This record gives sequence, structure tokens and C-alpha cells, in this order.
Amino acid sequence: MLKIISAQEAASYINDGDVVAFSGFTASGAPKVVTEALAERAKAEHEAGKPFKIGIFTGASTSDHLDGVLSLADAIDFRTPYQSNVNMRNSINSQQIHYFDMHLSHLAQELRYGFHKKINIAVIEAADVSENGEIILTAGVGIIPTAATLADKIIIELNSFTPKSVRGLHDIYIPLDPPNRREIPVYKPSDRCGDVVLKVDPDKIIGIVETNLPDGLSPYTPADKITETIGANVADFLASQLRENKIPSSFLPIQSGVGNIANAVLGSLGANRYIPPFEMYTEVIQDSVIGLIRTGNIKFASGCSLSLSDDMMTEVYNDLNSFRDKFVLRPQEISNSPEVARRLGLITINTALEADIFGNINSTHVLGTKMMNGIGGSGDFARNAYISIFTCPSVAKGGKISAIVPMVSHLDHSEHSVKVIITEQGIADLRGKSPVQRAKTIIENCVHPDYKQLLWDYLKLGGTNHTPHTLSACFKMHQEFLNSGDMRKTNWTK
Ligand code: 0RQ
Repeated sequence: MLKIISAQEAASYINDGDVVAFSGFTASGAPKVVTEALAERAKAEHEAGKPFKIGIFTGASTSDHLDGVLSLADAIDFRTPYQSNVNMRNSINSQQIHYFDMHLSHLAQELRYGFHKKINIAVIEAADVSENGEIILTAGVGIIPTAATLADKIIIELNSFTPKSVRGLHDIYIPLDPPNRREIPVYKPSDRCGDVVLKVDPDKIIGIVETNLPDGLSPYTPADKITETIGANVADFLASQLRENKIPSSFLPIQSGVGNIANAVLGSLGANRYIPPFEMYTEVIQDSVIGLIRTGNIKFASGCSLSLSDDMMTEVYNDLNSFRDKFVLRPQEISNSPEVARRLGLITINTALEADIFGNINSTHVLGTKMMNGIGGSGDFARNAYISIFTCPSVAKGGKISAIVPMVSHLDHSEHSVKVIITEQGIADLRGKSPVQRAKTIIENCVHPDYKQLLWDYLKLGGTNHTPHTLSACFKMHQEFLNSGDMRKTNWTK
């Protein structure tokens, strides 16, 4: 018989040194109250002079209820993968938390392969749970199907904010491991290959904590001039590829990263009259996707989470029958599967922090040293795309940083995986170009006018080498920012 327990009692089953897996992907589907109680417990233990830290595996970023409170309580020993909470970021960048960044599709299989520490407890947000251990997940799936199988014990947060009628939205599938793995039988974004419920051993369930809380996501800020122009450039580029028959006339499924640029890009794709209604095979289904499903611009969206603002989530839950055949939520191992990405021919659109003139991308590290969020799914998709596009504004920090530099200060995606770079300045199509041709295209088309001459001069310094770098100068723009606070003051001759 499953029993109802308090969040405090649930937290009392988690001990110092435990490894805990949390459900969810972004704030969607992540636990909300057991984690708050756990942070209080950690604080009390610390005040009593006792150690209390846990290791965390989860889907991607979570919310203040999880990453926020636990990092503020200094209750985290290690954490993977993607995160975006400001307190957690601070703790990572002061080495208080050991953070290792991973491709999102890798985590579940690496847990099964035994590459990481054993999971003691899984905390799972559910819309429903039955006595025989059938769980209906909420708005995010993440790694929890695998983590629940591996964990010794399970705590359920039964969140009545999510209606039980979400049953049917999920497709839970865990591949066999090598040498027995077969293909993942997804041949188009709407194909289903798994189960609508997550089945766990009911004897592992310690108890159920009842809640009624939204995920707490705010709406994205409306597109500004820069993000709008980037979005329009992406849409124009894809329309040109259709005209040139480089993309089939029926179009191909889109993957798009998370955040304001991604939102603006989707808006522009929907508004471009040359782009036919399309499907998405992506990780995060955000507000703009719902709008475009309603207008008929998006026919179907496969993802790992419904990362919707609270109002939009309520709208979707109130009108579930209209959306039932419009999206599916999968574990991140499947939503981000390189095999499926390559098979479906995804057009992938991800965001760079910085790019270099030869086409390498840094998505994660500010000035090469400070972790921003993590690589997320961008590598899963970009490396295996039909066309991989990276977008970013050409400058950051009011123009004092150029997003395009001689050499990236950290490498996430190499020139071999990056086919197109798009800023608000324009489009650099890098396909079939040598390093120097790529550099000329990127400087001419994508660099902010304030930095064009500086980067032409850098290119000249390198002479006629195949990749004309000058090792003594390639980080001078970064050093100039650290010294004077403005990359525009870089002087190659000093
Ligand atoms: O900082 O807010 O303090 O000014 O970086 O930049 O332009 O607001 O962009 O919110 O879309 O984030 C790459 C981090 C972009 C994100 C990244 C500063 C800038 C600002 C944020 P301030 P913006 P966004 C999906 C798939 C990971 C990979 C991925 C990301 C802040 O998109 O995490 O796509 N991607 N994963 O000022 C120093 C530079 C800078 C810079 C910008 N060159 N140097 N600072 N900033 N460029 C995720 C999942 O898998 C769930």
C-alpha cells in the first residue's frame, strides 16, 4: 500500500553522501517540495556541525526549488548535466560544486553502463501513480526512466497541478545496451516506440508527497531588434535552401535550442511565407511552439519537456484534447538521439556564446574559464544534423565583447560540426570552404562593424598558413577585455 508522507519525512530518507536522481527537464517536471525540505535539512545539519552534501543527476536545468535552494544551502557535492541557475553557477565557478558537463543524450546510457556513482534515491514528480508502480510523469521526462530503474529507493511528488489526463502524452523507451542495441524505431517525429507510463518496482517506493505547484517558468521576453533580425536571417537562409533544392520541398524537422533567440527564430520561421508547415524533433517545447501549433505552422513537436510559462501550461492542460496528437514527450536519450537526428535529417539551430573566425564554437565558457550553463543538447544535435546552424548576437556587454574572436577560448563544437553561423549582421555559410575562406566569410558577413578591421588585421598576421593563426596573439582580444574592459582597444602590435 503506497503511503502519503510529508516532504520533511521524505527528505529524512536522503543522507549525506547519497546520490539522488531527480525527474524533469528544465523546470518542467522537476521536484519542488522534497528538495526544499532537503535544503532545510542540510542547513540544520551544517548548523549542528555535521556534513551534508548529495550528488545530483537530473535531466537538464531545474528551478529555484531544486538547484537554487540546494546550492544556497551548500548541499551539493557534484552535479551533471546542463544547469542555468545563478546560485548554482556561482557555486560551480568557485569550485564549491564539482560540475561535469555532458551531452544530454549520453547521461542515461552512461548511468546504465556503470560509468558513474550508484543512484541511491530517485525523486520523481508524477501526475499519477498506481499501487503496481505505474507512474504518469508530468511536463518533463529527462533521465528518470533509467534513473528510476537503477535507484534503490523512490520518492514520488504527486503534483495535482498536472491533470491525470496527461496520460498518453509520454513515450517511455529505454534502448538495450551494446552489444544488444537495435535501432531506435523512430522514423518520423510523431512515431511512438515506448510506453505511456513509467513502470517501477512498487516495493522501491518509500512514499508519496502531495503537492499542487506550477513549474514557475516565466514567459520569454519578447524579441528585441537583435533577436528579431537573427530570427529573420535564419528564416531567410532556410527559405533560400528550399529554393535551391538543398532542403526537400516538404521541409525537414527543426531542432531549436532554448531561450530568447530560439523563441525569435521559431517566430520568424512561422512568419516566413516560403517555409511550409513543419515538424519539430527537439528537446524543449517552449511557448512559441504552442502558438505555432495553433496557427498550423507546426504540425507536430517531439520533445523531452513542455517548458511552458505557467499561463501557457494552464492553457494547454485546459485544452489537452486539441494537443493530444500534436506532441509527444520522450526521455532525453531518445529526444536527443544522434541516431534519430541523423536519420530524420534535422535542421538544428543552437546558440553560441562565442565563435571564432574559422567556425569553432564555444557555447559554455565565458572567457574560457567561467561556466555559463553547459553544452545541453547542442552537441547531440549539431554533430548529427542535416544542416547545423549556430546563432548569436555579434557583440555582448554593450559592444565591449565581440562574439566573434580569433580563437574560441573554449571549444564545444568544432569547425567540422558547424555548417552555418548567423548573427544579426548576416549569414556565413561555411560549407565547402577552406579555413581562410571561412574566416573571410565570417568576418565579412557576421562580425559587428566595430570589430571588422581588427579581425581582418588578425587574419593578415597569420600569413599563408593553412589555418592562419598567430599563437602569440589569438587570445589578445580576451586579454584586452580582462585588462581594460573593452575588446575594441585590442592592438595587435603591442
Ligand atoms: O549575460 O545577461 O549578464 O548580460 O551571456 O547571453 O545573449 O542573453 O543569450 O540567454 O540565449 O544564452 C549560449 C548561454 C546563450 C545559451 C547561451 C553573456 C550575455 C548574457 C547570455 P548578461 P544572451 P541566451 C539548449 C541546447 C547552451 C548550448 C545549447 C546556452 C549571457 O543558449 O546555454 O544551445 N546554450 N543547448 O551578455 C561573455 C561572450 C558572451 C557573453 C554572451 N562572448 N562573452 N559573455 N554573453 N556572449 C539547452 C538545453 O539543452 C536544455
